[in-house]
Amino acid sequence: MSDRRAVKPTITAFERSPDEGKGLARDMRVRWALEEVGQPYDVRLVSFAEMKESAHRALHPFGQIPTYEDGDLTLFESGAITFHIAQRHAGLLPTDRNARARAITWMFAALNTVEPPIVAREQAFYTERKESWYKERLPVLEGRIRVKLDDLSRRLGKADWLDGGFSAGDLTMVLVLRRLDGTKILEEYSNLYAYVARAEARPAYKRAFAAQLAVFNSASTAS
Ligand SMILES: N[C@@H](CCC(=O)N[C@@H](CS)C(=O)NCC(=O)O)C(=O)O
Repeated sequence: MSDRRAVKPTITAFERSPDEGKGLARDMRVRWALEEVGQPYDVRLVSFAEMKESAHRALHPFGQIPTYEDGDLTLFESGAITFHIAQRHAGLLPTDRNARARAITWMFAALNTVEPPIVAREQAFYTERKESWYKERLPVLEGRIRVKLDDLSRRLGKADWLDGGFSAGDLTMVLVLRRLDGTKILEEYSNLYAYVARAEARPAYKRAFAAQLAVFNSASTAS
């Protein structure tokens, strides 16, 4: 089913990522998926201003990264792009139909159930942390994250991956959990912490991480 193209797909990523090369920007999901399936790709770097211009909005209606262009196909949304890559190439979704459906379910669970409370906390940190009530709001937001992590941790148990072998569901979930970097919340769940570390040890993850870090490092050297 692998469909490696002579013409490489092109993705977009931040010219200068606000996470300073920590691999938290969502192009990391696409980079990692492409690395897992062995599909080379090109990257077009965009500034915050360029993302909001009409040329980029033609690719991404919300003026964000990442986007994905492959021939006459243009996609946005990291989850949809990961899913597309996983469908086009072997390696990220099981061939058994039911196992495949479950792996896809984990992608949705990562994006629709686990990511929202994590992003709510992030957004509050960036936009509300100077407010007088932020100190009281933070435990509420973190409590909502723990509700999801309690359940996820229970379900993962002692398994290496969420449902059998590593899949696009794990890839998506791991990068959602990585957004907790710097909060110490993930450290409360030893199996989830080990799950993320296990994924980070994958050669494809390391290549994707190194590629996005190289962008940040070269932007820092240039300025
Ligand atoms: N749901 C989208 C979120 C995309 C998103 O939030 N991208 C961020 C980078 S990780 C971005 O472009 N931020 C700049 C902005 O929104 O202006 C996805 O998963 O692709």
